[in-house]
Amino acid sequence: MREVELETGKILRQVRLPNEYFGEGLTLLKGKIYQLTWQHQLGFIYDAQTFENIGQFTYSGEGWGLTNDGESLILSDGSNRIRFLDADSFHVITTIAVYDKQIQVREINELEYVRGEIYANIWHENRIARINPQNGQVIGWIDLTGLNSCVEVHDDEAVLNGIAYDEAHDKLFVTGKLWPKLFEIRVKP
Ligand SMILES: [Ca+2]
Repeated sequence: MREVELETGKILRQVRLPNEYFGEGLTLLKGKIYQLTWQHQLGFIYDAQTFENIGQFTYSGEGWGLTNDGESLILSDGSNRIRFLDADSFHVITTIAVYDKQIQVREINELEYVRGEIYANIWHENRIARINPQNGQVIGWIDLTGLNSCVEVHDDEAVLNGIAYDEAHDKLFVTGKLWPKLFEIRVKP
């Protein structure tokens, strides 16, 4: 986990996971940062001020993406299902199944809660789904085709994977796996 200076990419602080863990989604909620691991069913908790590891939690299945709606943790696992977890007990509060009309949207990856919707990367696709958190229905798609040609990383796994929303300034950022660049985007209505 890194804190980087937005304008320059300079690393200000970082915390390494032990080598056996493959780090996945993370989210900041009420002063704590929660981080998933891919297949260990184990998450880590850090103090957002100090980056100190202050605890851990468990969940079932794989960990892919993580975000929050200000109350609950919201977790994806590579299926079309998204779970809402209580941020203290880590019990599942509710689960939604994501559909675009009648079609299941599988391999939901990195998540971001943006203005009352869940934005989600679909693994190996150049588009972001906008999902209704109440019922899992896709409201629309953000097509980012062409963005990967701006980064010139030639690797099959260098896919779109990373969405961050700065609520205070209403700014939306995207990046990809192995990408050396981060983009601020504005979504057309
Ligand atoms: Ca995110």
